Amino acid sequence: MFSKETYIKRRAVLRELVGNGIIVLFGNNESPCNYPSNGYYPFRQDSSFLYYFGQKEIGLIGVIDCDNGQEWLLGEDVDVEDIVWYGSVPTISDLAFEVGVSNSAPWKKIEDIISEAKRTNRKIHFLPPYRHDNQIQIMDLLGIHPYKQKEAASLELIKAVVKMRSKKTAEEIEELERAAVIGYEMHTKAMRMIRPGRTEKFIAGQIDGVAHSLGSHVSFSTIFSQHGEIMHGNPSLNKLEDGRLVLCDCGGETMDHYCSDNTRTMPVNGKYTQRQKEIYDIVDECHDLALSIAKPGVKYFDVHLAVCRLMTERLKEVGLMKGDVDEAVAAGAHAMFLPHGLGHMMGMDVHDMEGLGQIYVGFDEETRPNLEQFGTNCLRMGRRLEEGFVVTDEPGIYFIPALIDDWRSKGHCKEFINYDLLETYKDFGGIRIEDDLLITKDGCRFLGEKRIPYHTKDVEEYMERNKE
Ligand SMILES: [Mn+2]
Repeated sequence: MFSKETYIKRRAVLRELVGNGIIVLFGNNESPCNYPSNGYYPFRQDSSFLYYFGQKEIGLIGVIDCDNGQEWLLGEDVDVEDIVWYGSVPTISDLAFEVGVSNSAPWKKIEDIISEAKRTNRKIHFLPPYRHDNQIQIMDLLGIHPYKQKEAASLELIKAVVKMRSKKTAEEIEELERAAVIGYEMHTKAMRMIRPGRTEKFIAGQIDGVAHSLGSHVSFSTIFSQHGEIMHGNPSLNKLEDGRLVLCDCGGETMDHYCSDNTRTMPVNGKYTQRQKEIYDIVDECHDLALSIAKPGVKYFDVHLAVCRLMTERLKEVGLMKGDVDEAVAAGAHAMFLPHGLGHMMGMDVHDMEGLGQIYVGFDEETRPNLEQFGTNCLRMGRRLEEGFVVTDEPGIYFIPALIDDWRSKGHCKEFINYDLLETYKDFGGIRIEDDLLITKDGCRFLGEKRIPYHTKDVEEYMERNKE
């Protein structure tokens, strides 16, 4: 947790940005797994709640009155029976004091605050809820059906939170650097353990263990699969096979809930084949291209397009694409190989603030998403970069048999794609390389002092020298 002053200052800025009315931020509650008291799903506090109120306990609500500056932290103190099972925990008033909130009260107080605000016709600002228990609370308190809550959420509050959380401060960057260390340890663990005969699930479990031992937990479900062409491929019980590639996309969260998100694609037997290396080097070059273009003032959409053009150029050299590069990219032909965007914001959420609405996080009045074109419609971040933004840089090349068959049967982009050659890549899988970019004053840099090996030679050497 940061200092009391950090939270006091953040809430003061938020109050100023929202202007008037009452802001209600709901913390999260426990999510039982298979029976009510089995807390197998790790408790994770809501990120915006954490950002403004800093506390990680369950069942909290934060209230900020924009008009008179009053602030409340609401929640239930534990009783002696709870102490028997879980030990002593600070009281709600202690928690409030720690983050500079002057008022605290039992949860019930929210009913008085809301009915008073309704009576005086004041605006009640809340963020779009994503947990059913909070949706029920909002329905009880405000009478808005869960289906209507997303549209009833406060646009002023969403925009203010996005504005603030997008720009990472020095203390947040330190925390993100800590997360990068966890990511480094997770990925190098995988590199040390990969070999034919071990199952995907076995190695994924070991990687997750690293995240649990060095931080709070994984920042999202680990993707570890020989089917790299499946974007979110869960680790299976399949054994790793000699000659294949395995894609590992994972990250860890610090104890203060800042994330890392990296991807590497390794050869199961420790050596890339010539054909794998040829495709890998294209992804590698695309990955490094972003580093030389991204800086304040540049649209991430344009960085994405520059990567798409370079990829198309290189795929032409391999013979998989053909025709004019600009026309091919304008037609979306590259999406056969790269059906997703170059990256997304990252911070306390691995897809930072995605729950507030991607349109507000990754786009603005100037930069609108392209919702029509396959591939381009998956771009999560397009707007102009600013100092302090953290975005992922994650180009990939995938060979998706179903997509190849689908486009081929329709003759889609046949002037730009060499379908005959593409047929022979159906067993290839997919390659992605991902790191997290911090936008600096005049450029950008990768987070993480120690880089996870990614050039083919470095990956091969690391795997050769460090076997577990
Ligand atoms: Mn990512």
